[in-house]
Amino acid sequence: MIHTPSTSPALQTIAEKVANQIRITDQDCQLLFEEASLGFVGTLANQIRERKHGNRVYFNRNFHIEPTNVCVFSCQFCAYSRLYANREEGWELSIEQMLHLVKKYDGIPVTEVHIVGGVHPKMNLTFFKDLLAAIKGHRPDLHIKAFTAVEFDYMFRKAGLSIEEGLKILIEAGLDSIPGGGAEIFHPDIREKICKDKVDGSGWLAIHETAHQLGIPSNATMLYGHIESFSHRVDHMSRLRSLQDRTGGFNTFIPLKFRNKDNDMSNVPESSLIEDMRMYAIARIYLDNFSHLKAYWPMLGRQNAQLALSFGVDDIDGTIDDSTKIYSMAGSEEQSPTLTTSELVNLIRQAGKTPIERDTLYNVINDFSTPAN
Ligand code: V47
Ligand code: SF4
Repeated sequence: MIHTPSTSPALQTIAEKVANQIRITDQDCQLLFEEASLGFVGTLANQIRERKHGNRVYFNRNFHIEPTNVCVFSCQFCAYSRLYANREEGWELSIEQMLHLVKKYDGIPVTEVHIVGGVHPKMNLTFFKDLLAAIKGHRPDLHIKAFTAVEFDYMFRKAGLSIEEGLKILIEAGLDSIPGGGAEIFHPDIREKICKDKVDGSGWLAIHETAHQLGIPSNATMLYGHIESFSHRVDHMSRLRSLQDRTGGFNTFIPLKFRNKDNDMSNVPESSLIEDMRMYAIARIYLDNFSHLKAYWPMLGRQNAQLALSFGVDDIDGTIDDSTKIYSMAGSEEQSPTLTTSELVNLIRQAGKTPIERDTLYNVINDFSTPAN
């Protein structure tokens, strides 16, 4: 038990729940955000992390494809998209160009391609079905993690299909899992202000729930540290925890730190490092039914991601090639977000942890527990 003179009885009760593996309530979570020190939540989160994963930290070898940065939506925090009206400033890749990017990795032991981009009105369901089929045709063993719920919502609506019908077509073509983007903050009071024209919170959750029912796992994100309050974070994580109770289909939760450069929310200050670490730790404590908590280092910065490994995080995203533009454009420290596998392994080792290369589904590909690896 953690006992310091400044710890209130209510916080002590939360510490006891964690020690006894009892789920904390939404009210407990709110209290942690409002009152708990970084040291307090960090100790609890570490306890949970060690129970679940010991000293292991996972990463995967993946690469990204961004089909377009042209987008019909206008999220206030987005530094990446070009409005459809200004599309001459943007890029749009053909299937051949994207297949060429995949072929650049021939002979390189990547296990996953992550495909996500803006919502371009001309890139429809048929286009993406053909893209997935072309990639699978070339490299059947490559796991395709593709499209946010925002992209699905738009493409299925345009095709006049239900979520289930649309997903089945893409699964048949080669879709293996779904990344966590587009979640932002589910609560309508905040969503209305930062991304009012794209799929709402219930729509995002419905797409992930249907995917899980069809056997497709997914991730979940939360864009935090802007105009939301602690209660909106609790509401967001509460909806995710309930869905996970029903389906068990989420692999990982990924808190995404809001970055304020070159977007319509540049006047909003960024969260402090202490608040970032508290965010990770509280997520680890609250989301008891999520196996993994990921720090996305291109967004957070590699040193801060390394620090997050001591606050509940057990996963640090893949080795990423330099076509990942969305984060550097919003002001992340990582202007050229690339890390080689050995750099990533060293980064994990420096934090005193054991690097484990995984595939998308957390099967172990390579155990780096001995320096020889
Ligand atoms: O939904 C956009 C975020 C997300 C900003 O599932 C911003 O493995 C901070 O979800 N400041 C897309 N964040 C990326 C994403 C993701 C990334 C890595 C791994 C996985 C996974 C998913 O990027 C968007 C939005 O929340 N984003 N602009 C910004 N200014
Ligand atoms: Fe479009 Fe996504 Fe940017 Fe929103 S966050 S404007 S949906 S690319």
